[in-house]
Amino acid sequence: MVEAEIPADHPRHDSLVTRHRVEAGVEKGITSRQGLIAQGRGEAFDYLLGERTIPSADAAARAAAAHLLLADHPVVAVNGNAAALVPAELVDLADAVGADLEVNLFNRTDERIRAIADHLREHGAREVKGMAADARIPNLAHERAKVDADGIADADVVLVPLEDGDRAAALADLGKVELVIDLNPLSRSAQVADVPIVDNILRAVPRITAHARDLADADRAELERLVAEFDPDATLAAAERAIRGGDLDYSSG
Ligand code: PTJ
Repeated sequence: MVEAEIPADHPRHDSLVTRHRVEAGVEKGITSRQGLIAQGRGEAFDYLLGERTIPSADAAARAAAAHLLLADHPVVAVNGNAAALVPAELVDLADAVGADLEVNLFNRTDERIRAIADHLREHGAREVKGMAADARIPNLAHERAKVDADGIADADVVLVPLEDGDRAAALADLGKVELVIDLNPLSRSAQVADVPIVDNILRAVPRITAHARDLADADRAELERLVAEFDPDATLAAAERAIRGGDLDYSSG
């Protein structure tokens, strides 16, 4: 079955779309093969969450939007999974909040960086950072630490979808506000985030953009209130409760 043939009402719709896109990403040289494994882990958590955006994840998406709108220099980091899954949606989000897009890879190769930058341009991106790699995140091994001096190194707020735990921790140590999309509330990335969004990137990115558009005319005080009232620990606890709650019907397979 090709992606277009997946019925919208299929009970495992998001999971099937995600599999197709990650597979296509590997074929196109965008996604690493490890990305397939990462996807499998994410999918297991999405299954347990009922493949839906839980209310705490929606509130986190709104707080993330407020952070991005308040930022002096917001950057949206893009890895091989994110690029395969939501390229147009990432471009749209960056436009909505005035953020830079920066390709930033765990398994870094120049070839893959270029392929991802081209892929984002095919989906409407004008400028894509990540090739300069002229700065380093301290306390990380060489290749994984590379970032752009005028991109992530200079950012005050960074959105990192599906980040590896070490790098998420290293970025948090730099004092940047870190917004993380990760379906696993127990992952270190989610645990160190200022705003953990426990949701499928497929649903989370358009939702952050929708909140950003909704908040576009909000005054600074309102955005600051949203940020101040957000509680990352309560958000992670709510996601864990949803996973353990057992109020879902898993009979669809
Ligand atoms: O493209 P690269 O080289 O930068 O590599 C990207 C991956 C994702 C392979 C790399 O960062 C990695 O190995 O990540 P981890 O340590 O496997 O962590 C990925 C996290 O993302 C896990 O906690 C998964 O639960 C989560 N995840 C996977 N798919 C999704 C997801 N979260 C949200 N939406 C998804 N579709």
